[in-house]
Amino acid sequence: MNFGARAALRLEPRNLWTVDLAPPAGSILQDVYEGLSQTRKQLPPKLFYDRRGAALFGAICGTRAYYPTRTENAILERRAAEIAGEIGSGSAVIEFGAGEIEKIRLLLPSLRPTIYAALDISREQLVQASSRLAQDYPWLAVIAVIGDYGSELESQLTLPAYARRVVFFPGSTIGNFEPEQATGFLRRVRALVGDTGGLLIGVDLEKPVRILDLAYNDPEGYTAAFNLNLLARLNRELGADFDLTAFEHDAFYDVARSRIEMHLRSRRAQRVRIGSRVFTFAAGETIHTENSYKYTPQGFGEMARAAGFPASRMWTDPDHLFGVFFLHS
Ligand code: AVJ
Repeated sequence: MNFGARAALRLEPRNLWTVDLAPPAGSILQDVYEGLSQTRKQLPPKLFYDRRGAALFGAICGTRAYYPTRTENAILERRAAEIAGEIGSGSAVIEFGAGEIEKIRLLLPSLRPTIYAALDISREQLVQASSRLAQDYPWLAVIAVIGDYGSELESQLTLPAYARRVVFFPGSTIGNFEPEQATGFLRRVRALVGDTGGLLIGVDLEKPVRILDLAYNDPEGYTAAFNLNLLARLNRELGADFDLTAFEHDAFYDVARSRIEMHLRSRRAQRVRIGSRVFTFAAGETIHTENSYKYTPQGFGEMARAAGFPASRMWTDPDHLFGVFFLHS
C-alpha cells in the first residue's frame, strides 16, 4: 500500500520533540498602524521576513558585498574546536531565531551538546529544519520550540536543571536592537543561562564606511528588493495600496551612532491607504525600516559586562570584520 510508504516518510525522528509556545498568529496591522503614526515613520525589521523576504535575505547573503554571513560561517567552521573547548561538551544549547538551522551544524561535531533546542516563530520552517537535524544527528536530543524570543518565554522553557545552558544567537541580529534594548536582552539571557552557562553570539564589528555602505547597497539590488518587499507585503497581507515605484531604498552608515540605517524614501508627495486608514507622505519623507548597529570588540565586551557577563572571549576573521563572542560569568 502506498499509504504505508507515505506514512513512513512522515515519521518524526525519535530524537525530536516539538513544543508550541507561540501566541495565536495575530495580524501585523497594529504594528503597522503604530509605526506609521509616529512623527518619524518607522516599521519594525521583523516585518521583513515573510516567505519572500526570507528568500531575499538568502540572496543578500550570497552577494560579494554582504560579508557578515560568510564571514561568521568561516569563523564558526575554523574555530569550532576552540569554541567547543571554551564551552565544554554536554551542554544544552538553545538557539534564538534558528531559522534553517544551518550554523549550529558547523559546531555540533566538536561541541557535542546533549540537547539542542531551536526557537523560531516560523512553525513550518522550524519543524522541517529540526526534523532534518534530528535525522542527521541521531545522538542529539532536538527540541523544536515554536515561539518568539522577543517575548518573555524563559519561564516556559523547561530544560533539565542539571544541563548547563548555552544560548546561541548568531547572525548579528543583536545589531537590530537599540543599545539599551541589547543590554536588556543580554540580561535576560544571563538570567536564563545562570552562573554556569553562557552566550555564544555573532556581532558585526565597526569597519571602514565604504565596506558597510556597499554591504547594504549591493550592486545586484537584493537589499533594495528586500527593503521594498516590506511594502509589497503590506499590499499582499493588508490590502494596502503602496505604489512600489514611488518609494526607493536608502541605506547609509551613521558614524556617530555606529549604525547602518535603512529607510524607504517617498519619491513624491502621496497618500497610501492601509485598512481603514490613510497615511500621508511628503516628497522625500522616509519610513525608517532598520538599524544595524556595529560594535568594537571593547565596546561589546563592556556592554556584556554591564549585563552580568564579566568574562568574554572573541574569535574573528583575518580582516576583523565580524566577531563571535562567548560570554559567561
Ligand atoms: C539579519 C539583522 C543581521 O542587519 O545585516 C541585511 C539584516 N538588512 N541587509 C543585518 C539585513 C539588510 C541583517 N541582520
